[in-house]
Amino acid sequence: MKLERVEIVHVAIPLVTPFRTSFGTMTTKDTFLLHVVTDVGEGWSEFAADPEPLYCSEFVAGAEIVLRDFLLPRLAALPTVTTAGLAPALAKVKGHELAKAALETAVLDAELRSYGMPLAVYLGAVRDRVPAGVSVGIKGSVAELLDDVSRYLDEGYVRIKLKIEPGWDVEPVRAVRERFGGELPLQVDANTAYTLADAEHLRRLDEFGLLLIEEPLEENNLYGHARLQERLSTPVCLDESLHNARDTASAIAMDACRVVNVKPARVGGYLEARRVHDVAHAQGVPVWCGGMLETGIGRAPNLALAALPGFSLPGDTSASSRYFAEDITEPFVLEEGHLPVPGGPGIGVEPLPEALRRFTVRRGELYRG
Ligand code: SMG
Ligand code: MG
Repeated sequence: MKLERVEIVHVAIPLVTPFRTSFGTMTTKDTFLLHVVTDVGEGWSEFAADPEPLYCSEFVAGAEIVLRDFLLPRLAALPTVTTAGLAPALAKVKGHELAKAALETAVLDAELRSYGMPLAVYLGAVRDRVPAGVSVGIKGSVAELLDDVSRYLDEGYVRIKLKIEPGWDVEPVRAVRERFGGELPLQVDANTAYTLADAEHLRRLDEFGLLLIEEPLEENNLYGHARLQERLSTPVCLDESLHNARDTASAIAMDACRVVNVKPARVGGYLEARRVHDVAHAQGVPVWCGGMLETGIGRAPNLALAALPGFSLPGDTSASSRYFAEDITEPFVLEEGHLPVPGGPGIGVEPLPEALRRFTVRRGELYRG
C-alpha cells in the first residue's frame, strides 16, 4: 500500500453534559480525526486525548506536530506501507502512544477496507454485540448523582462507574449502593487522585463490593499499586499506568492489578491492545474496554475490540447519546443494554459529510506523497 495523502480534521463537538473527573471538567469533545488516503483506499481514525495534557502527557497540538514531523516521514519512507510494519517503523520515536494509535488505526481501516474485512473479524471477535457500562462524572451533590445514575439505569446501562477524588468517594458510593442495591455492578475511577498514604481511607470502599477501583495512585507507580492491593479486598484496575503488553504482564506478575482497562489509544493501537488482552486473558485476569468520550469514529473500533473473548466486564463503551446530541457518524444506539459491533469493512463507519462539516474547526494536510 502506498501513502498518498494524510489529512487532519480538527473537530469540536459539544457534550450533552459537562464531564468532571479528578483532573478537570470537559464540556466539548475537542480533538482531531485523521483521514489517510492510499492507493488502495481510504481510512479514518480519531485522536483520543484532549487539548490539555491532564489525563495523560499527550495533547492535541503536540500530537499534530509529532505526526507531521516525526511519525509520517518515517511511515512514508517505507517501501510499502502495511499496518503490521507501522509500529516497528515508528519504534524509535519514544512514547506518543496515542498519536501512534491514531495513525495505525487509520492505516488499518484503509487496509482492511481494501480486503473487505471488518475489524472485529480481523481482531478475533466472538460476539456481535457488547454490554455497555457508563462512566458518571463527579457531581455538585449526591442528589444530582443519584438522578443521573437512575436515568442511565432506566436507559439500560448494565454497569455504573463513578468518578471519585478525595472528598467525593465513600459518601457517593454509599448513596448509590443504598439507593440501587448491592447487586448493581458498580466500580470507581480515581484517575490518579490518591497516594499510598490514603490506603486506610480507600479500604473503607471495601464494604461496598465494588467490581474494581481504577487507577487510584500515581501513573506508572506499579510498586505502589501492588502495596495498595495488599491492603484492599477491592480489585485494583490499572488504566493510565499501562502503556503496552509488557507493562501489563509486569503489573499482573506484581499483583499491582487484578483487572485491566484496555484503551487501544493508550497502548499505541489495536494490535498492541489485542496483545494486552492476550496477556491478561492467558493469566485469567478480566479486561474491559475503556473510553475517551470518542465520537463514532473512535467508538466503532473500540466495540470491535470489546467483542474479544477476554472482555468479560462491560466497558465504558456507551451510546452516542450519552455524549453528544449529534455525532459525526450514524449514532450508536443502546439496545437492551448492549451496543452492536460494527459489521462493515474496516472500522465499519465513516463521518457523515454534513455533520463533519458543521463540527469542523480546521482542516489541514499533514502529508502529501
Ligand atoms: O468514554 O465514556 C467515556 C469516558 C470514560 O471515564 C472515562 N474515561 O480514565 O477512564 C478514564 C476516563 C478518561 C477520559 S476523561 C476525559
Ligand atoms: Mg480511567
